[in-house]
Amino acid sequence: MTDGPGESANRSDTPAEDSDRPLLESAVVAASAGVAAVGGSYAAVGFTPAFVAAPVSDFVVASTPDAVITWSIQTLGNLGSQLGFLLALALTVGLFALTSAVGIALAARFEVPASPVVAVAGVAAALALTGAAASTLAAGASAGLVAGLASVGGGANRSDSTVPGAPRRRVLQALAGAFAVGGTGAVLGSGRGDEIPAPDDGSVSADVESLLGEAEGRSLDVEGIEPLVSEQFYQVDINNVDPTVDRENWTLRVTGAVEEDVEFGYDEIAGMSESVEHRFVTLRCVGEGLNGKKMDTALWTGVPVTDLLDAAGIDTSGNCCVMLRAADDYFEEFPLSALRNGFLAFEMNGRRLPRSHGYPVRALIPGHWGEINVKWLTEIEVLEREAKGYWEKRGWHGTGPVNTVAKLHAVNHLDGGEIQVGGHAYAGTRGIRKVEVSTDGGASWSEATLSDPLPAGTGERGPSGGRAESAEDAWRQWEYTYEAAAPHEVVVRATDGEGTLQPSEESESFPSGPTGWVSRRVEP
Ligand SMILES: Nc1nc2c(c(=O)[nH]1)N[C@H]1C(S)=C(S)[C@@H](COP(=O)(O)O)O[C@H]1N2
Ligand SMILES: [Mo]
Repeated sequence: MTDGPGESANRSDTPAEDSDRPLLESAVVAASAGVAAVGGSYAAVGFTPAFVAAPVSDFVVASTPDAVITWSIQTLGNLGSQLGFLLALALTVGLFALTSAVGIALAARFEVPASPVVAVAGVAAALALTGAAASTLAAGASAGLVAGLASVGGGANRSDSTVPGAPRRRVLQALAGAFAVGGTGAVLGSGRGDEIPAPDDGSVSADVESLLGEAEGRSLDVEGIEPLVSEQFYQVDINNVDPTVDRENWTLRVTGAVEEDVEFGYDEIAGMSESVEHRFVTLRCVGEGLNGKKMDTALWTGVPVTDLLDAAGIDTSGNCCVMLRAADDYFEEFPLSALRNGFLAFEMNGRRLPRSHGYPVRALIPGHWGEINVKWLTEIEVLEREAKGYWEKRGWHGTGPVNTVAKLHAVNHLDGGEIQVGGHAYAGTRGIRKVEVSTDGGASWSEATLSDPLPAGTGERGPSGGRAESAEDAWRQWEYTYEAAAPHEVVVRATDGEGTLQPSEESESFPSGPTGWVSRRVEP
């Protein structure tokens, strides 16, 4: 495969030239078996922690220096983690190619068929990576299968270079096998992992339906921006492969500075019928670019954290903070006061929480950066003294309230020749008072049209205790239409509900979130 273009003529099946090929031939067969092993595992378990590449990916992330990760988050965004995963995938294929090569060599040495030896070697390697039976067996069997395919008609386990054409046929058979198993795996595996049974799926409550309807009705008609309830909700995780949590065996523990540890099951939480509410909440990642797209809104169903703590008689008074822990070994620390306004969500837009967003239960902490909205939540540890969370150990300061932002995501040239600009504005629980647009680089400003605020959730209380007027922690859309004859600079800025204009000074996302006014050059 690495032959230069001019060398292809040498690929003729001249028997004399095959004598130095056994090594290359075995290497290709081993690599094919490696691809097949990974494909087989994927076919069996999909993109779950049982996939053989998942622990390798965790290893890659864990061994990447923090400075590189921070740089990658800021400059590469999602591409960084995608590249990291590709690297992990390549390493995993390499690992299985290596064990297959050892298997082929051993088989040749002892003159036994290669297929079972390669299969056993594959099983051993897979077992070292994941304890999952289906994944392990599929990886081993697939590697063995390809090694077997390669030996059919090709002189069994030995590299039979005396049979003209045999080595080439073996190589082709191995490659075809890798292609077939890898391809089948890709197809079979892509649907797996999200098939956790959820008996309550399918029916959306009338409350949810009406709230989603209101959100749709209040969304501005601007081409190129997300409606008030996002169609594509961003996702940010420390690991490339999300945990698969079994809801029946899942528990949420409250530990630390409490009289006694308390444990809740899923049904206990979802079954708090007096407390279950639907709330619109926006999340924004501290690591995103100023005009990035890691900011989205959903209608979440869950219970207020205080209801749960109070019902269980858990006294948290007098403590400073909490550490939330999760099934993916993520942990974040923040003030107890923030948790007291928090929400434990188990549905998103009327459907059970997707695995990617924290199934079965995640925390939503109003007004704070996304990172403390812990997914796959397993433990609330009450702390008497401050500690550092996952990202704070890496230099970030992302546990506080979000910065105010107005994004500029749409520039539309309308039929009548006018220009329409639009986007979203968000300031956490401070709310958005106004968005202003400048079409002359900041010299003069006009007020943009804002979407009506999203409605309050079913249980959201206002300052005076009665039902709130609008969602406490949700974004708004803005839109501005104007005429222009020459190229110009559009600048956008928001003022929060407390009357504070967002700072114009630009800062990058590290360590405490981006700031500044978004600007963009627009051609008429
Ligand atoms: N368990 C866990 N929770 C997590 C994370 C994580 O990696 N693991 N990432 C956090 C970050 S940095 C953000 S911005 C939000 C993103 O939530 P989303 O993926 O549902 O959009 O989840 C937070 N909660
Ligand atoms: Mo984040």
